[in-house]
Amino acid sequence: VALSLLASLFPKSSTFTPQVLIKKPARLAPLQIGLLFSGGPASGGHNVACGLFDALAPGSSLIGFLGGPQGLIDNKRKALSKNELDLFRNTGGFDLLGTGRTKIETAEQIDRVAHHLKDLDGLLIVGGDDSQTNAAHLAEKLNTPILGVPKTIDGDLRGPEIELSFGFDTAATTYSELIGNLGCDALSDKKYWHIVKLMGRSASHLTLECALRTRPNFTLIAEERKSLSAWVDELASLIAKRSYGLVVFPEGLLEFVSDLSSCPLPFLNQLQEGTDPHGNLPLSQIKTEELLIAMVKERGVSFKPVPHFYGYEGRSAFPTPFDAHYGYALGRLAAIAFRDRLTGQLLTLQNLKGRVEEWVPKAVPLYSLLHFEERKGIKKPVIAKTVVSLKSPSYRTLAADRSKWAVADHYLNPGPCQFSSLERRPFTLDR
Ligand code: FBP
Repeated sequence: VALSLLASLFPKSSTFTPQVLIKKPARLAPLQIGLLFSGGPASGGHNVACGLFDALAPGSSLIGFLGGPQGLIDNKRKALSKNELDLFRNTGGFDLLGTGRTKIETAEQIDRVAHHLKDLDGLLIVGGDDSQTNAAHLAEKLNTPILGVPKTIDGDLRGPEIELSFGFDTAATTYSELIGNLGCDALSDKKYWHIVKLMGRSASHLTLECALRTRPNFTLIAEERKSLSAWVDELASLIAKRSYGLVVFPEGLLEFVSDLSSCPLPFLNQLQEGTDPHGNLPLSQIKTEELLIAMVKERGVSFKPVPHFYGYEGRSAFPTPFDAHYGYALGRLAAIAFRDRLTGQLLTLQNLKGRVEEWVPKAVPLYSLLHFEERKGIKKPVIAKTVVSLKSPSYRTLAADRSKWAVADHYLNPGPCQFSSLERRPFTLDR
């Protein structure tokens, strides 16, 4: 029923099929292409713009919409020049154009967008699940080709044909450097417990990846779906045994606990206030690290905790070699897909574990990623967020090794981003 309802809402897009793109150079016909960044920044995004610009035929132009989807609705735009783009190559952040989280959904918004795209041959949306939901709706309703590329540090935009979004590796590398430093500090003075909350929205991909890179004493993977009191009991009994340690946990913890109502009221109120236009909870703003510390103390355990939150510092860092190449390749791919007049597709690269030359370019219909989900109390067709699978090899590695890491010190200190080679890949690429 859901599938036929979806097909009736997307009659055009439901006929699209996945395609392997041929990496031959773009045809010499000049194209006028629009570009926008959407959602949180992710390193590699500026290289998407550079790759697209470089691969367009001479005489083409690349028009950037400012401030994300709202810039498209308001037609706030600027033509990007080679000189300007050269200043942004291999840099993090989305400050070339700015970004935003506006949801494009009303008929009036869509009409305005259609009008503003009339002089363009296509629009590339650089975004995560919510932004690509926007792209799917626009591709269905508009004649201008609309394409997307998978961006998000959260690593939750995945599917059988989407191995990973760009930005994840840089965020994991930045956080792991900082966690590694904390491990080294804890080992040096042996007096503090560092309690580290990590970004990632509902999914624990970043936490899992960072844990495998740094081996903390306690890693909490929210998808294990324990109750909050069970997590705190476990943590308290470990803390009681050691004078120092390292804990990592995801900002999405509270979304998975079965006893949410046992949380103190101020946390529950914070959770309910301030959802974004897509209905996402303001998880980064909730001080869960302080909640965990307070709950451990309530159990009579005395310790010296130091709370940390690593989030925004990982979204706009200089990209790792992997993300720099990945973003650039996606941009070039977009030029080929616009040349071929594709629309309603998310452009991806497969075989990311292989060398850059072995990556396989593919276009995956956005429609095939949609499902119905309740957002702000209403069932809507959206792209699902993929959370950590407890069957994945990387999760199983953590599950097998973490009791060892709990009692003895096995900290790894991976060092800064500059230490990462182009050959290194995230552990959690295996899902
Ligand atoms: P995207 O889903 O847009 O990629 O955002 C990633 C993210 O950094 C999440 O990890 C975090 O929960 C959220 O953005 C924070 O949102 P905001 O930028 O509105 O504070």
